[in-house]
Amino acid sequence: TKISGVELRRIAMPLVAPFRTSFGVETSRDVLLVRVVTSDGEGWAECGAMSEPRYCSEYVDGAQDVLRKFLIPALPKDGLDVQAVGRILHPFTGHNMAKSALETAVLDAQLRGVDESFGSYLGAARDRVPCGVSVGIMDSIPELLDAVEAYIGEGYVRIKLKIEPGWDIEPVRVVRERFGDELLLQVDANAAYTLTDAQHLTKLDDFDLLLIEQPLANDDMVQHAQLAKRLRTPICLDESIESAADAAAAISLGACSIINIKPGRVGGYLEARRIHDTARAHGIPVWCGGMLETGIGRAANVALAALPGFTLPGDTSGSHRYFATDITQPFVLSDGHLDVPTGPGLGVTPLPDLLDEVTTSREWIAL
Ligand code: OSB
Ligand code: MG
Repeated sequence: TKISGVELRRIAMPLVAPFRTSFGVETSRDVLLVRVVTSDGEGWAECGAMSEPRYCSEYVDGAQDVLRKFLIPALPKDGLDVQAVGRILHPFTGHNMAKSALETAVLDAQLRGVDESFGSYLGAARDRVPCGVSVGIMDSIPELLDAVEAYIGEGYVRIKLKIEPGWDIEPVRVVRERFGDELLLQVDANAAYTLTDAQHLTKLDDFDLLLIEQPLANDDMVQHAQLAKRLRTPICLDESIESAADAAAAISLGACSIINIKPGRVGGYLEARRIHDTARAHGIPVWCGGMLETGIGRAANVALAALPGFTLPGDTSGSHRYFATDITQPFVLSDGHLDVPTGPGLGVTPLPDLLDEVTTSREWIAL
C-alpha cells in the first residue's frame, strides 16, 4: 500500500443545544477530519480536539498544525501498517488527539482494503452497545429535570450530570428524587475540585452514584488516591489517563476504580485497547467516553465500546443528541442501544453533499 497524501478538512457543526461543563460552553463543534489516500483506497477519521485548550492542552488549530508539520511528513510513502504508526509518531511528545486521528484514518483505509470492520479488528464481543448521555450544566433545576426526562424518554440507559462547585449536590439530589433509585446516575466534574473539597464531595455518597468522574486536576494522581479513601462513590478517571502506563499507575495507586477510555486522549484505538486489557486484567471496569463526535468518530467509538471489558454504558449517544444533521448516516438509538457498524473499516463514510455543506476549509498534504 502506498500513501499519496492526507487531506485535512475542517467542518463547522452547530450543536442542537449549548453544552456547558466546568471548563466552558460549546455551541458549535469545529471539527478536524483526516482523510488518508492510499493506492488501495481511502480512510477517514475525526480529531477530538476542541476549539480551545480547556479540556486538555490540545486544540483544533494546533492539532492541524502538528499533523501538517510533523506527524504526516513522518509517515513512510510505502508499506505502512497501522501497527507501525504509533512507533513512528512516538518521538513527537504529546498531541495524542492529532496522533489518534492519523492512526485511525490509516486503520480505516487498511481495514477497508481487507474488508474487515473496526469491531472485528478490535475484538468486539457484542453487536450493540448500551448508551448513556452526558447532560451539561443548566441555568436552572427545572431545565435540568426537563432535559433528563427527555433523554430517559428517548431510551438512554444511564445519565451523567456535569457538575462544578455550586452545581453539584442539589442537581444530583433532585434528579435522584424525581427519577428514582433505579436510574443509573453518575457525575463528571472535569477537574473542577481540589482535595480541600473532600468533605463537601462526601455528600454525594448519599445518592448511590455509579461513579464520580475526574473530580480533581489532571495531574493529581496521588490526590485522587487520597480522595478515594474518603468517598464511598467510586472514582473514575478521564483527563488523568493518557496511556496504558497511566492506567497501570492509577490502578496500582488506588487513584481510580473505573476508567473512562477516550481513544483521542490516549493516542488512538490501539492504545485504547491496551488500556482496556490492562484494566480488565485488574478487574477494573471501563467505559467509552466521547468528545461530541460526528458519525465518523462515533462509529469507531461504538466498535470500541463493544469490547468485553466495557461493562458500563458509555457516552456513545445518538447523532441527534448533538447535531440536527450528522455528516454520516445518523446513529439512532434503538431500545437504548446503538448497533456496532458491520461494514468494512468504520462502516460509515461522510455523505458528500452533507460534508460539503459544512466544510470550512480543506488542505492537502502530499507525502
Ligand atoms: O469530560 O467526558 C467529558 C465532552 C467534551 C469534552 C469532555 C467531555 C465531554 C462529555 C460528552 O462529557 C461526551 C459525549 O457525549 O461525547
Ligand atoms: Mg469526562
